[in-house]
Formats: sequence, C-alpha cells, structure tokens
Amino acid sequence: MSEPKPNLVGGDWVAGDAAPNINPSDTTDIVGLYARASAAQTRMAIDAAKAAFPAWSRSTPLERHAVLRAASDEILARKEELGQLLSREEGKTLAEGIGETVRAAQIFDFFAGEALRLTGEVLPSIRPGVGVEITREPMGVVGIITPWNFPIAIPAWKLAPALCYGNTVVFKPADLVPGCAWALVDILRRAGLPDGVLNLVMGRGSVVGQTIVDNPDVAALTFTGSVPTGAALAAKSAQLMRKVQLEMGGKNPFVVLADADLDVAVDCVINGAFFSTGQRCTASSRIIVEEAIEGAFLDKMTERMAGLRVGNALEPETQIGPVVDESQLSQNEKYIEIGQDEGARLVAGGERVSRDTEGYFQMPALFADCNNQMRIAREEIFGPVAAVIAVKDYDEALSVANDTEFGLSAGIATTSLKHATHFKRNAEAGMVMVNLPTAGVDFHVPFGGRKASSHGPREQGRYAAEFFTTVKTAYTMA
Ligand code: UN1
Repeated sequence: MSEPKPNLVGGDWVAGDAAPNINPSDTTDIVGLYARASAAQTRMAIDAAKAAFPAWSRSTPLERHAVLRAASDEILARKEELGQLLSREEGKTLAEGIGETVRAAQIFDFFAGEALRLTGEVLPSIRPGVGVEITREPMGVVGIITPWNFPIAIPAWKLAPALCYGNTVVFKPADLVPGCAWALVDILRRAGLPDGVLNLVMGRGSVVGQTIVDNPDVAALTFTGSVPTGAALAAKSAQLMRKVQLEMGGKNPFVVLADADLDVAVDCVINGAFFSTGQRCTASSRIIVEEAIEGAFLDKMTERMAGLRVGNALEPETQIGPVVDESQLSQNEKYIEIGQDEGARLVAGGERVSRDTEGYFQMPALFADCNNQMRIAREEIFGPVAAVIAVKDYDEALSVANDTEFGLSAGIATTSLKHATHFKRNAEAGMVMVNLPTAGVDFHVPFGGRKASSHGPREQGRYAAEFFTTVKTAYTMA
C-alpha cells in the first residue's frame, strides 16, 4: 500500500489521519489511503486561501486561462486512468467513469475560454458628465463541498468557475471518493496555481465541512448534497450574510404519453432511472404513464430490465455498477420493503445479488401500481428504484409530475408537439427533457432546479458567473 495521500494547505502537502478508500465493486480492494484533515488544518486552509486572494484576484486573464487549459489537457490525456480510478472508487461503469472524466476536461476547457472573455459594461449616467462602469469581481474565499456520486465532474464544475473568476478555494470532497478529487487538485497545482489559491481538505462533513461552514472568512459556499445538510448550511450562511449555492435532491418525473415512441420512452427510463445505479439527483424516479399504454410499457420495461448486466464496475460488459456502500444499499432495500408495504407491486428487481467479488450489488427495481402519495413516490431514494404511476391523460400526468417538493429535472416522451410545448412551459423544474432522459446534461448551459432541489444561482455555463462573482457599479465624474 502506498503512502497516504495528503491534504493541500497553502501550497504544502500535509499529512493527517489516513482513511481507506474502498472499492464498492470489491470491498477487498483498497483504492488508496487518504488523509482526513482536522478542524485546525481546515482553518489553516481557509487562512491560506484568504492570504492568496489579493494576488490571485488580480491575476491576468491569460494566467487563469493557462492554468485551466493545462488542467483540461492533462485530464483528457489521462482519461482512461482517471476514469478507471473514478469507477473503482465510486462504482459507476468504466464507460461512465471515462465519460465523466472527459466531461471534467470539457468543463475546464470551457472556463479556460471564459477567463479570456471577462467583460463589463460602460454606459452613460443619467447625470451630465458622469460615466458608469459595471464590472464583476470575485467573491473571495469560496468553500466547495461536493458529493460522492460525480467524483470528478461536480468538483470540476465548481472549481473551474471559482478559479476562472479569480476566487481562491477551500475544497472538501466527499469522504467516500477522495481519489479523483486528490488527482484533480494535484493536476491544478502542477498546472501553475500559486500556493494557497486552491486548498484541499479531505475528510468528514462533521469536522471539515462544519469548520468551513462556520468560518466567516468563507465568502461564498457552493454545495451539492442532501436537503437536510443544505438547509443547515443555508441557515448558518444566512446568519453570516454569506452567498450560497445549493444543489440538493430530486424526485424527477418522466411522463410517457400514449402517443410516445415506446422504444424511445423505454430507453429514456432505463437510462434515467438505472444508469449510474440511479445515484444521480437528476435520476427519473417517478414514471408517469398514460393508462392506455401502461401494459405495453411495463412489458417492454421488464423485458429490457431482464437483460441488464449488474456487476463489477471495472468489467467491460457491466451496464450497472454497484451501489456506493452498505448504508446506501440497506436504505435502498428498506425502500423496496416500504413500497411493498404501501401496496405497490414490484414487477422487477430490487434484490441484492452476489458476484465474483464482494460488492454492493442490487438489481434495478421497478414498482407498478403506485400512487403519488406513497413514500416511494415522494422521498428521494438515490438508488436504482423507480415507481410507475398510471394516469388517465396528459393533464393528470402534468399535475402528478408537479406534485412534489422537488423541482430539478422533468422529462416527457411524446410525439405531440402540442404536449411537448405545453410540458416545457408548465413543468415546475429547472430542466425539462423531451424524448431524452432526465439525467445527463450538457456542460455549457445552466444546471439547477426549483423548490427543495436548488437554492441560489445556477451552476455551469456562463450563468456560473452569477454565483462566483459580485457586481460593482462605479461612477466617475470626468
Ligand atoms: C447529470 O445528470 O448529468 O448530483 C448530472 C447530481 C447532479 C449532477 C447530475 N448534481 O446527480
């Protein structure tokens, strides 16, 4: 076993209590040891970011471009190795792991370009002789707290804009997946970031996360994770008058109308509900089907599900990797029981299965005969479990789709322009998909939702500037 991977504080790699990073496809495989930062080290990281801010905030666009560009190039050049590390530590398939790595490279490439396109506005005042300039300035120290389900893409889409717009960063990746985060920070440091601009503090939410959240020197905080954690973090941030950006849960509906191309609909549901083992906040978990085609839809779904290959994420034929850990798998199993107790009919999957290696394998599960009041239709499970709800027509489908505390993504399969257009306008979600899965988004356009799913400005694309900068209006009498 190699030396534990250290944290990065003010340009120095610092050791700490080491914890094993375990492969969920094979729990005898230790991906590596990673240091967990203490509260004191986390405070030092915040101090270092604060000290590095004046110089980095005044760095030239070309300096920032060069770092982000070099990071993009290295990620892309190492996509097989990093994709494999990702699949090994998180459990998504190798194809998904490499795909996510490429996406991270594309995100750095996009923000490398944005660094060269920083703009403002110059306009006349309403007063004679006075000029007005509107500029964007970086926020200062940005806290970045990321989840385990996208170990490289979510860090990328928070780190790249933070650095692009001249902020300094304290970055806490999820305790379950420090491997990709460490690799990314190592790449960025070697890409030429000055000491203290990016600090890595791996470890537990209760120690590292809490220290970041409680520190008033953290001017802005971006978080992807659960609703209760997001709410606690927002409450503390409100006390400190700190800017926050929260991406939380989903209970995303996918509507299948009677006029849909059923093959398209089934493809969307298989992908949206079960790929990445259902561990996406954009996953489709409520499948709302017009009753006229419910039977045909269920037949096609169960046929497709019977052929899905669940197994070790690193084996090329695997289509669905393991659940991330034992506690998530037990939670998924608990929801299978809850669904059955509530009277839903389990038409496929749900059982824990064994493979050649010791891992957390579960067959994707489909419930039929559900209604939208059941817990399996209201609570985010975050696993490969979907609930089919039959409705009589489009109007009922839309009202069921919107009857949820969440509002991240909503999808529809239809060949009707009228219904597609109406759904795009009336779905209460931040992202709407027509004849496409609810999950799997582009990197150059805004990402985010409504209601309990999201809070604060959008992530990704040019809209990221709303969170990572603050606006200044300057008046000059000349
Ligand atoms: C996607 O569906 O492509 O945590 C991205 C999540 C989301 C990312 C989803 N923030 O699942």
